[in-house]
Amino acid sequence: MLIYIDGKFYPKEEAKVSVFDHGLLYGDGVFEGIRAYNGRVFRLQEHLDRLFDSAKTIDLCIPMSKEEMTSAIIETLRKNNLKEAYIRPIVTRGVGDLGLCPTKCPKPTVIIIAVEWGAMYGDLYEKGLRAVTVSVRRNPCCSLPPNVKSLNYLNNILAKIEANCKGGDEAIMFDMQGHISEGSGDNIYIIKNGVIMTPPTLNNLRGITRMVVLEIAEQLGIPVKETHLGYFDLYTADEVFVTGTAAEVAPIVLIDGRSIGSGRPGPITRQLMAAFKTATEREGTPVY
Ligand code: PXG
Repeated sequence: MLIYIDGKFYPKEEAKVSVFDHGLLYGDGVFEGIRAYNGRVFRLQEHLDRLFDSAKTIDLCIPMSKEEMTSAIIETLRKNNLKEAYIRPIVTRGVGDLGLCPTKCPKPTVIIIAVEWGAMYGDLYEKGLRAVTVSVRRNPCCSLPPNVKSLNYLNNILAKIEANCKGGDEAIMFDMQGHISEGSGDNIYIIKNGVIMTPPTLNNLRGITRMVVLEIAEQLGIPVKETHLGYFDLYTADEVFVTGTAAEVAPIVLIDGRSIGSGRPGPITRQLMAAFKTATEREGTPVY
């Protein structure tokens, strides 16, 4: 495995950053999670746009253009001979001193890791996931905006720990107002009476998969409503599903011990899963 760091490639064992890197010391940095399917990078431009927007929000200047980042990602996939991959570009504030002030970090660190990747949830795509609502609230947008895909994922990790303790496959987080926000690493949707409903993106990450799934729903003529939702909406939904680059489209069949709809992945969720799979097979920036 060869890993890109600041323009050079290193074997996995030698791919290291300084202990003074503020990405490590403070979680000061941003990242993306991107997939390649069958030798094509899915929605690369959208992921790079989000990476640069995340960086801009935390006032981090990525020391390369989007075109250069594209080339570096493609090169990383080629060097590792990957066709089905999960790609992790990371930009940290770089090496500084033990103070948190970012002005002491002259040069951001750019890392690209790419690994072979298949379906994240295995047989749960057929069976459905068990989710639990958690007490940890999503960061408010006036704090660290959930739109920033930052290296500080403790908010989501705390949610995941709580879900693990409660025996759930995934956590469902609320915002400070009690509106549904998202999963620990995916966006969430309910389906009621044939309408897909999902929270607006002020309190969650603007998922690229979310964008794709909403486009697909429009093409299929399934109505979509972006609206605030509460836990009543979750428990009484006909279908619930989550989406993410890693998770793809995954059905949820149990929430806090209540079965959702029939207790099996529902027909609209299945339709979206199939259409999403087709999209990943057809589109993407070619690597080779
Ligand atoms: N919300 C959050 C908080 C995420 O981290 C998504 C939604 C979905 O966004 P995309 O653009 O991927 O559709 C994410 C992204 C993991 C893991 O191990 C998941 C993400 C990031 C890092 C790790 O499950 N998901």
